[in-house]
Amino acid sequence: MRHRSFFTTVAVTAAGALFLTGCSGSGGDAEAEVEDASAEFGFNPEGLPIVDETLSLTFGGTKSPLAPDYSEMELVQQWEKDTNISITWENLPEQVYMEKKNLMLASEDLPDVLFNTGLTDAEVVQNGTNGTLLPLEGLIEEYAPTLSAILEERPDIRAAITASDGHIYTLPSVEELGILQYPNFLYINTAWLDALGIPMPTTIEEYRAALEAFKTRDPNGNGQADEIPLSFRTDSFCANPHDLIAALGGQPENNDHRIVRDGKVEFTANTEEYKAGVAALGEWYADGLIDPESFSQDDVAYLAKGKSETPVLGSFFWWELKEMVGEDRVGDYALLGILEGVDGKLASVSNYQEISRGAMAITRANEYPAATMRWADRLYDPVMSAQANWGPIGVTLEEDANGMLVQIPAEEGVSEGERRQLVAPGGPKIIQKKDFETVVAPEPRAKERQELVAEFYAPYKANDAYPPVLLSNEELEQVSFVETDINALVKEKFASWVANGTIEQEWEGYVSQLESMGVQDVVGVYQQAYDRFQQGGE
Ligand SMILES: [Ca+2]
Repeated sequence: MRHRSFFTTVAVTAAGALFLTGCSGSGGDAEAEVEDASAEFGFNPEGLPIVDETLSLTFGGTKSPLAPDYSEMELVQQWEKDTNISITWENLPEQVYMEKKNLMLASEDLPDVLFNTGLTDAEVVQNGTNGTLLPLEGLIEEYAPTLSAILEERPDIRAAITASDGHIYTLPSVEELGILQYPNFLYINTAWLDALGIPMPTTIEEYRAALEAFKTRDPNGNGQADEIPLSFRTDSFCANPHDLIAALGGQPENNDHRIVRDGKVEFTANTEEYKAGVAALGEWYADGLIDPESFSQDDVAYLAKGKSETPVLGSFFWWELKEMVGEDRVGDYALLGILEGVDGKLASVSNYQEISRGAMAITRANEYPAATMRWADRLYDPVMSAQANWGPIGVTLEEDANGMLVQIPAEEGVSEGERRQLVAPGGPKIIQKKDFETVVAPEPRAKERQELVAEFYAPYKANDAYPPVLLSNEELEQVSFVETDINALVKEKFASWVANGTIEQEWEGYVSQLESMGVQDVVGVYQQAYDRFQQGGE
């Protein structure tokens, strides 16, 4: 079997063989040989089918719990017809896959492709470095014109998928709705404000006064002091009181305690501003304004509070109003957004990312990476990306009068989320902000949320998110354990200081403890990786 040889990066065609060679900028050692035998199946470098003779490949990875075998999906069947690449799908529900993943990666029985790879950053880097995953940058340049054009236009996406050794080991998945940056929406009970004759608060002092009124003036009218003025969670996806710390102390905050301002990475939970914010929350707690279960409740217990038989919830943080209070009470609450605080209006920005790595990888078992990369590249056409993400045209999507793809409402008794799991395989896809204006309309819920972000949060953006940097193996080793310990300490002390009001006595010891744990080294590593990202990822 005669295989063609590739070196990654710049393409040079020589007689009879195709070599991809070149340098990779600062990543000096970024040169790797990739063999390819696609020609044996009548490989077409352009157009469809991708191969003249049917090429069979095995794909592994994760799938949604409700998803059927991918070979039963209409969209996947269409892909096979179009490309003449026949796939044996071994994708497993995430829980099952996670147990088998490491064994599979080390075995000789490796699938040709990982689709929805389910790999952590550490696993991507490790399996890329040890040769289990092929470097893709040369293949992308040669065989993925659609993705290449996007990466040319969007160096940030390229940087997000590029490892510190200069190689790209996994393909991206991107969905730019612009709504992940502000997950912690703050709502207030306007039915109670009206009942008590209190106007909508606009400052942190007015908000506190409203919570005090909720506590003391029986707004639900049952003669009992059963009201919960404010409830939240810590360390949850979207119920965190970060914006109150910012309003009360001036410190923007997020779940990672890591923000960026003016290109500088900052640790948030050891500053005087943070201390002031937490101390003030301790005073609120002492006055009975904060639900004591805020530090212990899970999502189930939390979400039940909005639906109690007698309304008891005054104010809370959550991503979506209806999910907390139920359909019947949606009209009794309103989004409060960002309050004027000690340092103006500060909207804390999360580090949740719209650019993900790990959507697909090609393994060392794959003898046909050129054909495989052409197969993947088709999915980066925005119309195909939309179908991979929500389901095929005619099933979940249809064109409206303007040619935009819009959602077909799900059948009675099936939620749109459930339907999506049944018909959309996910995997590699890019739906950019501009695609949501010209190709596919956001789902109604997402559109509503975009509008709320634009009105209530984005104008008060207090920090930049830490970008989706792929840390090196060495950097991951330097931060991962230390950061786990640091975050555990911050979480424990936050709860204890709000509930017990002991921040003044314990603050100095805490700051020293963070120092000795190596918080400055962690910030240094993140700064180094951030700077690399700004340079394009290598
Ligand atoms: Ca009451």
